[in-house]
Formats: sequence, structure tokens, C-alpha cells
Amino acid sequence: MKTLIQAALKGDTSAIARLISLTESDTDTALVVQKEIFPQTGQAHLVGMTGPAGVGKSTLIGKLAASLAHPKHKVAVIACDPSSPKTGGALLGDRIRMHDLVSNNDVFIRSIATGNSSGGVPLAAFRAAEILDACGFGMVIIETVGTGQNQVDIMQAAHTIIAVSAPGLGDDIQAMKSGLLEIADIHAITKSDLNGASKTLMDIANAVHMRQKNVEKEDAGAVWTPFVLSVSGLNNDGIVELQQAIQAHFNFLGDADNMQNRCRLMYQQRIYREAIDILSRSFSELPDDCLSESLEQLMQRKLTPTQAARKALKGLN
Ligand SMILES: Nc1nc2c(ncn2[C@@H]2O[C@H](COP(=O)(O)OP(=O)(O)OP(=O)(O)O)[C@@H](O)[C@H]2O)c(=O)[nH]1
Ligand SMILES: [Mg+2]
Repeated sequence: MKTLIQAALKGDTSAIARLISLTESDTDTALVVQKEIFPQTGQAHLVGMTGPAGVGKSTLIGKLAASLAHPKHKVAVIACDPSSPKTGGALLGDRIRMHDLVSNNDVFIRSIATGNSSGGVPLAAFRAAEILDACGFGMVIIETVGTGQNQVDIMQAAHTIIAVSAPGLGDDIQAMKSGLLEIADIHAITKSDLNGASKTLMDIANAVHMRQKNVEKEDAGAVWTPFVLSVSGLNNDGIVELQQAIQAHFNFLGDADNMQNRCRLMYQQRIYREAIDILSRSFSELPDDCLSESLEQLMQRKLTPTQAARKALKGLN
């Protein structure tokens, strides 16, 4: 394991890929790896890209990563994929959409199955991002499909959040409806080549403006004003402006303790996620007969379900 970690830290991409696979499925291995690599993390800019399914996230990331990556600033992409890890189909699909990247030595792409994770960003993706950060990637872009509650997940995984919208998805102000307004540092309205793109852009810009007035009233500290940009992954339009917006947000985080505050919030949630993971694993490893006594008592109405659960938790080590 030590040799593998050393190779990964030197930038060997097959060692990095292997390390991510090993930590994806095994918490004990993840812990061994974490102990070695965690002290070297904290250098990468973590960028979250979220938005409805099929909105154009992967296509945009393909263009963005291709224009940002160079030998001294390597870019990694983690696509959180709701499909089964066994099919491999989605990874292939993403690779096709990110075709500009496949032969780019300065870009690393990895798909991670969300499995039955409650949120849009599985724990394995947090761990993969950490490995990539320690292994010298200057930027790690995490793609996730945002649907309601799990949109908040991306806040815990990234410093800068890009919300992607597009015209023609059935709702003019999708961003506002789906809660993206609350979390986005940058709004990218993609498919600017399609009809209706300028209306979607205007709707979102208005919604951001309205929200910003309230935020500024409530918050006495430094306030970030979200960028609202028109882009097209297909035509490569607005990619430079998107790059500049990402850099501007990174600069904002570099000032006045903003980064520290953001990281503290991220790690607070991370501890919570790790704790839930430990608990649910320990619970699933409990032998059946461990619960049988409580189960009988519950059936006879001598124990409530909450009491039974508390008793089971006490039995965990
Ligand atoms: N016209 C147009 N089509 C686009 C653009 N960007 C992406 N598409 C198309 O939209 C479809 C979905 O693109 P993806 O990049 O896979 O979208 P996604 O948000 O990553 O999709 P999921 O990962 O499945 O949620 C594909 O058919 C793309 O070719 C664009 O800028 N203009
Ligand atoms: Mg995608």
C-alpha cells in the first residue's frame, strides 16, 4: 500500500486510479490511505458543477477542463453517477461527451457510482477528491445531478459551486425552483445556441438580483455576488468568461478568512457524513440474533421502535 501511495503522490495516474478504486468500496482501506495523504491536501480548488439531468454539465466540463488544464495545473473530473457501477455505460457516455479530454495527459476523469447514498455526492467522491488534491491536481471538478435535497450535498464537497441551467427544460426559473439560487456562486446558463436561452438567462439574473438584495441586508460581512453567465458547451461560447468567474470566486475565498469559513463548514458536514457511514456499517454488521430479543419485545408492545433502536445502538462498538 505504501508503494502505491508513494507512486500516486508522484502523479502516477494508474496508481491514483487504483487508490481511488480501493478506497471506494472499503472504509478500512480508505482510513489507511487517508492517514497518509490527508496532511498533503488543502491545495486544490474544488469546484462543484450541479444541475438537472441532461442539462449539459458534462459537455461544459469537457470544454472547461480542456481550456484550464496544463502540465503545471492539472485538472481532475469526478462524475457522480446515479447508475449502477456494474454497467460502466455512464462512464463511457461521459467519456464520449468529454472527448476533448480523453487524450489530454493533464486531465484525469473518474466516474463514481452514487449507489444507495442518500445524497448526490457519495462519500467515495469526497475521498477521491482528497486523493486527487494530495496527488497534485490544481483543480478537482465534481459533477453531480442536483435534485432537491441532494443539491445541498455539493456544498459540502466544493469551494465553488456552479449551477447549470438551460432553456427548454420545462420551467423558466428552474434555478429558483430547485433551490440552486441558495447554493450557487456562479450560474451558467448553457445551450446558449438554443432558442429561449436569453429568456432563461434574464429570469435567473433577475432572481439572483432579488435574492442578493436580501442577502446584503442580512449579512454584514463580505458578500459574494453570484455571476450569471451565458455559455454553450457545444459551441465553446463563454468558456473563458466561466474560467474568469471561477478564478474570481477563488480570489474572493482567498481574502478575509472566507476560505477558512467555507472549509470549516465543509468539514463539519464531512464529519457528520463519516459518522453516519460508520454507524450504518456497524449496524448492518450486527448479527441477526442481536436484534431478536428487542424485536420480540417490540412485537409484544413492551418496547417502542425508538427504544429498540437505542438499545441496538448501545450494542455497537
Ligand atoms: N444545443 C446544445 N446541446 C448541448 C449543449 N451542451 C450539451 N448539449 C447536449 O445535451 C445533452 C446532454 O449533455 P450532457 O453534457 O451529457 O448533460 P449532463 O448534464 O452531463 O447530463 P447527465 O450527466 O446525464 O445529467 C447531449 O445530447 C449534449 O450534446 C449545448 O451547449 N448546446
Ligand atoms: Mg453528465
